Amino acid sequence: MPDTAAYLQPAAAPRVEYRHLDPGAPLPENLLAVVTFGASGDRSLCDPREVRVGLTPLRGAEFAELWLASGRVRTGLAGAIRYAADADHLFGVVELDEREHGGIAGAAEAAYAEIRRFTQSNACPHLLRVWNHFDDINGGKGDAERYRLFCVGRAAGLGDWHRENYPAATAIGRRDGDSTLQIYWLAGRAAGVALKNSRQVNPWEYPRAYGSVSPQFSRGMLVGRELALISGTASILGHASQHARDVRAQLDESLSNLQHVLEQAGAISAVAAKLTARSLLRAYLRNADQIDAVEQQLRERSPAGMKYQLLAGDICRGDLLVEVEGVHATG
Ligand code: 3EB
Repeated sequence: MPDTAAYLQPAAAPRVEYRHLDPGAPLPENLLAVVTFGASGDRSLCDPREVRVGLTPLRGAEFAELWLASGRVRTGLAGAIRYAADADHLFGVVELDEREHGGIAGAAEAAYAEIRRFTQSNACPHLLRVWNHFDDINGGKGDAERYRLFCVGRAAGLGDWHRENYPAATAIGRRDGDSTLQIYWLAGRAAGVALKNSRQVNPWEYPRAYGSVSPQFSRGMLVGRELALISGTASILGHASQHARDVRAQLDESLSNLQHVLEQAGAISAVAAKLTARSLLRAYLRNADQIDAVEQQLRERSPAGMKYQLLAGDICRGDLLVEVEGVHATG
């Protein structure tokens, strides 16, 4: 069980919404970040709090993901990092060109080293949730697969920071031929409580077969008592991928894994131990032509009215077809 001190504190949590934003309308003043998906050429970014990821939306294209602060927001730049923060939380973004760092491993190491330096020296020194996106994640063979090289670089950049209290994370590949490694994250003044999934081996304890350096993330993170951020969750039991070539069975297993993490969150906090109409779910799908099956099954397994967004994106193991992640707050 995690240490109880952190989650009993009634720490303020940011509010997360999937919402349609009118282009040209002013952004909310208390905005920490707005994340949208689609080709980067669709829209030029006017505000440093905007994050645009080149994954194609298949359903829920109208939604932007808004991170809203509880207090006054200040924005800033620190080296390659741009950020927005209130007193309790900071949302940061770094985008590095792999070509300037000798490839994906070098870019990941540089990015995480910079995130570490920056984060450890500001008022929100704890990583809570991180998203990683880069092109061609399954390119390369064996230990030279680009996802594995990313893991090598991430580990080098993190060093011993966050050891076994890793942030929740997502790592999903784009297919846009753009050499930018994009990382965006939420950090907190208070540490989060890392969530585990007893159906799955901890990522940092995966066996050697999955790469020379294990992935460093937690299955989810509890932010205060009222917000659970669930990592990208796939069809993995123990350490092994399940249900090869069967997207429905993989989605079913992924949702069972996500449900299991929610049960752990529910047991130690005020969030519900299952998906509610207030939960937000995002799924990444390797083969866009499987969208109808995925959407139908997602609707069968989730409460009516729950907002979700389905994107085309590559999952970090070549045999995984789908991955789900969630934001889960009390009403
Ligand atoms: C897995 O469970 C699936 O390397 O940051 C999911 C979420 C996955 C995050 C990461 C990888 C990452 O291993 C892949």
